[in-house]
Amino acid sequence: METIQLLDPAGRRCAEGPAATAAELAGLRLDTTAIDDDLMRAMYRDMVLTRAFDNQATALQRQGELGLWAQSLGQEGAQIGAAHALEEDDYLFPSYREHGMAQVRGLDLREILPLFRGTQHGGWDPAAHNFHIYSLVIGTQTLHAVGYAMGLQRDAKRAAAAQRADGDGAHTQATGSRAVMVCFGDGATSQGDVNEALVFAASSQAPVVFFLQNNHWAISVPSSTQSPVPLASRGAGFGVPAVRVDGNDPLASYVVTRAALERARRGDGPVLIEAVTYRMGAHTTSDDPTRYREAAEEQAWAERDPIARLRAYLEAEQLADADFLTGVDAEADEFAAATREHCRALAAADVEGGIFDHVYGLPHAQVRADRDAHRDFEQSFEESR
Ligand SMILES: Cc1ncc(C[n+]2csc(CCOP(=O)(O)OP(=O)(O)O)c2C)c(N)n1
Repeated sequence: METIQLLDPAGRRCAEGPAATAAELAGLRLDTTAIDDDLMRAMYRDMVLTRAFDNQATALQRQGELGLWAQSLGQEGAQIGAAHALEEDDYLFPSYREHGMAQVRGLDLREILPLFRGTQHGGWDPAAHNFHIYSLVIGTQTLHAVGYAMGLQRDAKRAAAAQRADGDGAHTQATGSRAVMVCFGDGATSQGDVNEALVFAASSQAPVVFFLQNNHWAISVPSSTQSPVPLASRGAGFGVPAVRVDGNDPLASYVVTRAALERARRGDGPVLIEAVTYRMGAHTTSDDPTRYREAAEEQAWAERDPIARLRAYLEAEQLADADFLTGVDAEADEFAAATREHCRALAAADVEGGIFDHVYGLPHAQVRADRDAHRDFEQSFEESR
């Protein structure tokens, strides 16, 4: 299966022929003219800021300020390219490492920290940026996304009926021009929820784009174990057109996602995008990837770094001068420092702080038992002092 690429790993623009052909096979019309210089600079800035934030959050976890952290390191190209293709009205369901997408949606990334500090279940208002809260239960968000997209279809139908009844054009067809995107990983494709979501999306032709980041590893399980065929080729079995894109190429990720979202908004149904990328860091801060993968593999992917790739292109084409590049680096340093300050000022994780009270609407025996076990655990430190 062809992998769509517009920038090669050295940051040189590729011939568009193969990309266009691969996209056409999935019924997508790529529009590379939509990529302008400002957009590329914006993508570069978003990638650098996200990485600075992500590295800082990793350090904060190591220093005991966060309970856990899931890095987006290496996946910024896939995420930031794709998220720039969303319209404001579109709705995005992330998994748990879509920090790059959060940045593009306009979330203050620091709002992500309480979830990983263990003080809040969500952390932000999903409606504020049409960016849903993170889902740590693998694959579950794909069903939420398809349900939301099916809801949009029904809203559009009702609005059209009302418009016909009124005859005065007072009802717009805005609900009919929105799309949904959902993120998940290669490991999640083995989950029942994801397969059910693809079935429902196909049978209802829901306006949803499945954005699969194949980062090669589901904790310690390689994606080659999850599937002997390219994951995108599974789309055909569901009747969902699918494409494979180089996820470390933000420009390719952008144009492919844009075409898929437009197709969904036109009412032509779902698309599956497999963005081929690499998780350059550990699965989370609880993981040690040296136990299951080779340094040579990590090195090979470091050479395909999405930030270095876009930077090389911007410099070669004289689209970014030294002032711009050092300005972005300085902004990233400042943001990392502000992230650090913000995190350290957050309330400490506290068993009495409400985290166990807001799991369900009503008290629940299992949650109470978990709370008591955690309280005992915390007190064991007091006793040993
Ligand atoms: C339903 C469910 N099963 C198992 C887990 C444990 N788990 C957490 S992350 C993970 C691997 C996910 O891999 P992938 O979908 O490739 O996403 P990635 O973390 O690589 O982005 C697993 C099995 C979980 N969180 N939820």
